[in-house]
Amino acid sequence: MPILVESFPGYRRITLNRPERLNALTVEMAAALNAALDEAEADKGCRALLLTGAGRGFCAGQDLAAIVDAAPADLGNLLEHYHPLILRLRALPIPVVCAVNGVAAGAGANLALACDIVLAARSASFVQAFARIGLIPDCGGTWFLPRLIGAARARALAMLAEPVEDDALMNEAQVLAARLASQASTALALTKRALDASGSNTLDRQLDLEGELQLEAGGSPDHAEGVRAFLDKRAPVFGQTRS
Ligand code: T3D
Repeated sequence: MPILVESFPGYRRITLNRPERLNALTVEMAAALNAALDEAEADKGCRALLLTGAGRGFCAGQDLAAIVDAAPADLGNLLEHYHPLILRLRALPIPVVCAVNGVAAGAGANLALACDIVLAARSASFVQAFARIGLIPDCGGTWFLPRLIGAARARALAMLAEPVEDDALMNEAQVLAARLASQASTALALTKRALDASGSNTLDRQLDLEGELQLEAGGSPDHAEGVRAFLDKRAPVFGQTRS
């Protein structure tokens, strides 16, 4: 079962249940989640929801093994499953608590941010992992992040995919510039475009924009290289000139 749904007095607990893959999202899991949200809303006795993950991780985002050979890139997963899931979570008339029990990466991080209250264990981490595989933050990441942590920190998280140390300024800055230069340039350009548009967009419109830009990022050689490198457990080698 890709998710577990348990009933408690007054509320339901939904557990993402692929612990051996850090609960990476599959189409089946997203469909099951959407159905579980529908059922929770239809049950008038259900007055709150709790979302969490089985094992040591919360959710590692899209299952990369499922998309490694997907060519050309398409928006099927986002439009059919992830966008409805995010919008559904936001529109539910009951509070949703997210218990982040470990790493929340990519779409998994933004799934958590879509919930009303995020309770993070000390061992939890939030990784906007998209840039590492040549994609832009999706599932509302470019909409939630600036609103939750401010535009500047959102930009750093989205582009670096990890926190930044604040000592040794110039040295850090140079290491940073060199590192950004070695990343997937198409994804970074599209990420900037998405973040710039986010302030004046509704979530609905921003999800559409993320989809449009992700289609472009997903078709880039950098994305194919990022996914292949992750599965081969090696560092990606992205194109060195901008397209
Ligand atoms: O078309 C579309 O659908 C586009 C939509 C995109 C939405 C997205 O979410 S894109 C972002 C996808 N997610 C990632 O890029 C994150 C990939 N995972 C990681 O970077 C790391 O696993 C973590 C930082 C999350 C955790 O690292 P660590 O060292 O704690 O664990 P690990 O050893 O890397 O992972 C444990 C196992 O889970 C491992 O398998 P193994 O070696 O034990 O057999 C690993 O391969 C697997 N795993 C982790 N994340 C994914 C995954 N397998 C498939 N897909 C994953 N996303």
